[in-house]
Amino acid sequence: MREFKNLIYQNEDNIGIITLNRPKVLNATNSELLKELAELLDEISGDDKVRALILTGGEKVFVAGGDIQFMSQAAPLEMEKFIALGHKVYDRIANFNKPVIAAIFGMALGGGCELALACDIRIAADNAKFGQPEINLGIIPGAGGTQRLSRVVGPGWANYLIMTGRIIKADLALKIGLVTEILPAGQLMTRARELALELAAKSPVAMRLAKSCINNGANSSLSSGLLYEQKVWALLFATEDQKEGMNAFLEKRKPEFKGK
Ligand code: CO8
Repeated sequence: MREFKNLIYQNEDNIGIITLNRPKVLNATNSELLKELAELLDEISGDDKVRALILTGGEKVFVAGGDIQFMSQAAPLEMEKFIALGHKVYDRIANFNKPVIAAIFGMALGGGCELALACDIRIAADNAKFGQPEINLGIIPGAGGTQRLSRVVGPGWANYLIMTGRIIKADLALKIGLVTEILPAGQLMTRARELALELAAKSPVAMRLAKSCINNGANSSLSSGLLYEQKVWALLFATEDQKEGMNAFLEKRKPEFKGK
């Protein structure tokens, strides 16, 4: 795997850890970082040994948003390309073929909060802060924030965050369901690894299809989402993992899922 300028990738046991790495600008996101992330995700998606992914910004900050220096000078057509790339990468994460956990230290603002929202599970350090401050820059959230935020926390809190641009602390983020757990900063990565290993031990096929049903449901009517779920559920009976899971239960042992 090649070296990246804005990312660090580690592979341990069955989990992958991506660390965003533009510390001088608090991981502010530019096109180069997004392109590298797309490339890395492509490589990881084909690696069957990796069964769960952690995305973090390191121990100081998650992401302080899109790169304002870059955006401030850009022409509209350049911004159209940039935001399309952002959507492509964030959608890739949301629809990734492995579960993705965001481990958030420090600020997750603007495009950073949106990046966390594209992940499946968000856990945060007690120093984490969240916000969609774009309104204060004369713009709006553009990397999915107007859509994913309200789906996660409901329109009431999404309106509040997007309209005021206020930054909230981890405890409020937990209260509104933006994150599922808060830990002391020193324990966050240990917990993220623990959670990733827990997910990595499940059936990769069932994991992928559960995610597919949830994502499909967010874009469809209840009846078509339910129909999709039924079909996918039945399809799982064609897998070895279903047989292994049920046999292991009956034989009172731990299942060993192979992703087949
Ligand atoms: N873009 C570029 N540079 C940034 C950004 C940013 N978003 N945030 C911080 N930096 C830079 C600062 O300019 C500073 O650089 P320098 O040392 O050269 O002056 C360095 O990072 C450190 O920042 P601060 O000195 O400001 O650090 P503080 O600890 O005092 O403050 C804050 C931290 C509160 C995070 C503050 O930096 C801040 O408010 N940043 C901007 C937050 C913001 O408005 N984010 C939203 C941006 S708009 C957006 O995200 C839409 C993009 C959608 C597409 C995303 C990609 C798909």
